[in-house]
Amino acid sequence: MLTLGARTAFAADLHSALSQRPRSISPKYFYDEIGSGLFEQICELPEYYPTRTELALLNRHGAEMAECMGPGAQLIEYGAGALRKVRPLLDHLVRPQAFVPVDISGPHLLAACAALARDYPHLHIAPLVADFTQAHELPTRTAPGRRVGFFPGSSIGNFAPAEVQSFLGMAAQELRGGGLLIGIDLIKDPAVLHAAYNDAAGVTAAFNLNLLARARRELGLQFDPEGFIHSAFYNAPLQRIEMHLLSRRAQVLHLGGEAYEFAAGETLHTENSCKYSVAGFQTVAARAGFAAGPVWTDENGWFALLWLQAP
Ligand code: AVI
Repeated sequence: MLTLGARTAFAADLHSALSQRPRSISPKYFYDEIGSGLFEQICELPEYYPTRTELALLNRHGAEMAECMGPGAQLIEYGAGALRKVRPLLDHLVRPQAFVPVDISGPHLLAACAALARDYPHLHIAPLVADFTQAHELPTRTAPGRRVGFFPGSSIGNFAPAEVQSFLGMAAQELRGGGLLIGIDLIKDPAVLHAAYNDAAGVTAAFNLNLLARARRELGLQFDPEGFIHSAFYNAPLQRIEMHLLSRRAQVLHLGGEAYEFAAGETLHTENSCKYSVAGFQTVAARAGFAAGPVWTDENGWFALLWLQAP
């Protein structure tokens, strides 16, 4: 259930998305209860390789990653979710001072922390319910150089270039003297990418289309659900998958007394999922002061976890 402020922000963002050309909206609006459930299903799809590839890397190399983090570290996970991926690190971390998962969804974060606490009874877990991309105060103090960050899932790929720099700048400050372990999805055969974002079962399509369905449920958006289809393709020059909602015909959407015309073939751009090379991402991170450290990739070279030493 959205608070009044969150609903007002969603309405304002959707009005502005529908008024501009080309039309685009933040992918953060995918993640209501239904959208989050669909994303969990995506992570299990045979075509969607990132989740299982990253998990396999964590399971295989967790000890080396924990060694980079060092003993007595305070571990901060950005956008923590279900807390599945941190476990292989916790299994190897030496005397972690605390684990601070940061996530915007309070109920989910607290439930995930309760489950983690059952399996790691000696770990000090200090959750922070916050949008980690905005200014936030960590609930724990620590000596300089003892904070390390973990940002898995290649969620950085959904950030615009300015958001990437702002996140890395914030992390460089917060983790000063420590480091950041980050998951990135690598540039690869476009056919593999196409399949991952156009799965045969249609779950990604449902995830994308849920954005309009959510706007209907929460904001009273009037539109014909049959009037839009899922469109996802690799934009090679920009090295990103783009997801759009494509209007099948000329139609008019109504939102809060405003009418918005769509021509046939016109789209609402809903997500970019940027793919990086290891060197390309290390260059971006260097602008925020991070020095390149060890890199772990799978045998296909599809996904990478990078250790970045904070300034
Ligand atoms: C959350 N994020 C890393 C996913 C991605 O692959 O960009 C979101 C997603 N969109 C479609 N499928 C998965």
